Amino acid sequence: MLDKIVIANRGEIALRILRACRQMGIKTVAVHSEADRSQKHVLLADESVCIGPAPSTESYLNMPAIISAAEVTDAMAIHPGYGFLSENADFAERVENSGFVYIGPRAETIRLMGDKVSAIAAMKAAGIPCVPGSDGPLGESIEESARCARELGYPVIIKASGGGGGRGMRVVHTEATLLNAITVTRSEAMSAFGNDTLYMEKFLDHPRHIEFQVMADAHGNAVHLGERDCSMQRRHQKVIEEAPAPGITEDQRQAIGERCAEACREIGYRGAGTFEFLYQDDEFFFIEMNTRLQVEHPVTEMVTGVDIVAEQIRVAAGHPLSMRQQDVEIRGHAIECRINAEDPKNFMPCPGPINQWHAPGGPGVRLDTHIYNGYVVPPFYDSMIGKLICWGNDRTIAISRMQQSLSEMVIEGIKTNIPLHQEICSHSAFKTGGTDIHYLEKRLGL
Ligand code: MV4
Repeated sequence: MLDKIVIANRGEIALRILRACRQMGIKTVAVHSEADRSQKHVLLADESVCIGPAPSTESYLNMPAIISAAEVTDAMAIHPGYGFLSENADFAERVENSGFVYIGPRAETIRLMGDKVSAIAAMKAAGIPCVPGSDGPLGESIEESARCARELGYPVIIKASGGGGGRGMRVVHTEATLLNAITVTRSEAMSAFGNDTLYMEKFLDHPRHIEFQVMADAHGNAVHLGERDCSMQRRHQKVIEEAPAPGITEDQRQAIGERCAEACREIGYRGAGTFEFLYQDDEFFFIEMNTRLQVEHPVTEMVTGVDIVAEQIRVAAGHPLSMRQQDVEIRGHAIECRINAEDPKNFMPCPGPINQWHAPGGPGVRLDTHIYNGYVVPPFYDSMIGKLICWGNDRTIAISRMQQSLSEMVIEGIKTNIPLHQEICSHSAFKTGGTDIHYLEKRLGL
């Protein structure tokens, strides 16, 4: 087993990784910025190394500093968490070339999935249903692109191959605006990603965002852990996630889930992964694959009982998966609210000191957070300060426990989005379940 792991992240996910390591008897090294000396995981870690000033470009994105920290502490592996360097193929490569284990997929897999055109081609070849589209990059010829759009039928969407997560895309409603859309998206893609490759898809106008969690080992085994519904979002930032997705049948789950697991076997995937789909009118369409641990992984853990982080570490160490598909069962329902330090009205970040903190609790309540009384939320990073996850035997109980937990939770000194969560949870469309990706923005009147 890996005897010492560098946690190359901060906040709640660094603490989550530390907890998995402790459970497994693995020593931990926290690497942190100058602004994060008093982070909970830094105080709990066996060792800590300051890797640079507050801005993430000089600390959490500083590859040589992180690899040096692994060298000086004689660690064996590096866990990237999510965000920061977690989907950077060059980082994975440098970690492995420096003689350390990268806790994640092989660098070439990260690279393949980072390029959306090649990711879609690989998944289509593996039998995953994809959005009807250009099946490859758009060429220079506008006539050819116009023919493709006409065959798909307007509206279509132009996406940058180097984009993803909502960056570098444009919806086109008529042939008259196609050329301009391609030209503008191409130049934006070039400056944002250094890659002007574009592709086209049929635009789906009222989809849900449903994603499948997979786990694979280095011995050709792969399982799926069911799906999550992440449709409750604003400006591509997820706000609430849940598992399982309301209305998805066990047959659909097994059919799509098994295709995802089989695709993992075919491409030699290793570690945790997520297949993102748009779901509309009872059909699944693959859009992207994430090659990292995700923020919302706890809802899957709550309904399957699988410790996804521990499993990531086990397979990175070369061990086989600890479960087979027939061992995986979806039990009950779990919902996660992302707690952000932000103004609930205008969504502006709201850093500062927390001078009162009371955590909710009770059956089926899980809180993944690094905050404590007196903790100061720094202004340099993402505003998410924790995740409240509630489980119940059914969705109604999970929502009811979420409402009680939200009302029990006290955070004073900074503004949080707890009032927003309370409003969403009390609304009838949320209680029914299955709202699409536009629901929240429409409800907020944006
Ligand atoms: C789409 C789409 C509609 N049709 N593709 C946005 C994030 C990126 N991962 C893909 N995205 C979308 N792709 C087709 N063919 C609508 C979106 C989209 C979206 C998707 C998931 C979650 C939130 C979203 C918000 C706006 C648009």
